[in-house]
Amino acid sequence: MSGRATAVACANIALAKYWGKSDEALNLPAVPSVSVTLDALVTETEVAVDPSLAADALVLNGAPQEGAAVAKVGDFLDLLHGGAARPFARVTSVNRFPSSSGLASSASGFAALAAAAARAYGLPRTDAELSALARRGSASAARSVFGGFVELPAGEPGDASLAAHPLHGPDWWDVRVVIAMVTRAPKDVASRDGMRRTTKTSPYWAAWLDCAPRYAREVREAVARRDLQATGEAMEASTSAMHASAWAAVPAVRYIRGVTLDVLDRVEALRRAGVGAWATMDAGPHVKVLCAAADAPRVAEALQAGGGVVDLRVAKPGPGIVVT
Ligand code: 2P0
Repeated sequence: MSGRATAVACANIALAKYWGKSDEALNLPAVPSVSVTLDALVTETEVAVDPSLAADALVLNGAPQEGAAVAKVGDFLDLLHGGAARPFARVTSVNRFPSSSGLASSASGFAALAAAAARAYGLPRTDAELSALARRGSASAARSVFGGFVELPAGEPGDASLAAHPLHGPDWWDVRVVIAMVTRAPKDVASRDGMRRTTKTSPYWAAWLDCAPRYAREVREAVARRDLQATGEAMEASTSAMHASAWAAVPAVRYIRGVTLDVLDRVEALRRAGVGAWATMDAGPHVKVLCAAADAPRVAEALQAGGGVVDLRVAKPGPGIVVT
């Protein structure tokens, strides 16, 4: 067998955050999350099954990988096969945005890998099955299988089939996410390690488990009403609670930098000036701002004024995975 397939997947931004696991082995989230898939953050992955290979090979953004990165992809391909013997594959993946910097490259990466690998190995999978598979690589990747607004429920320990599901397609709501990147450096603490430390040591872990489902429900209901203010307020509340729970871990897991706070001040100033703009951060220092499409140019300009923003992108709701 020597199949070959390419898949394109977009990253997503959580409007209500996933943080922490109920089952590490199956990578099940402890809380529900709601996201929007973003068209501007794209990963393209090719899987070429090659029986002549002596091992799996991985090339990421043009650089051949070794060690843990290749092993993780190999484990993922083994999962697709349910542990059965398989020929090795050459995986070539390109992120059209900076990797490992809090911009969720693992989300688009594992969604694209799941779809390309299933096609290349000739193992047809439904979108829900691809989402459950992508989740094993990275829980946020379960959401990137689908376009538009997507929910990933919390997982009961042992529920291997947990998948995300679409709430509304990309055309549901013409919002924008303005992504203000404040560094090109890789993040210090991988989200998986940050979650583990939060779960094990943060006195606010229980508080996060208590409030996160409520914020996810508020986001879901606000998105269903296309209510930007209610969505933005619930998103900010979810963001603050997630980062506070991580910050209270021992030692602290702190993704927010000084420049992050400067950009948050600019978002508050926009709101005081009557512009509907709300901010969120993931496992990194970058600030993503939710606003109406018509306000995106003004928001982009205000976020950059004063310095500290090294790159800026404007994204809109994007499509789910596409396989060729
Ligand atoms: C999210 N993040 O909901 C949250 C908000 C970061 C902060 O999902 O351990 O790469 O591979 O399942 O999905 C980033 O973590 O973590 C993430 P694993 P993942 O988008």
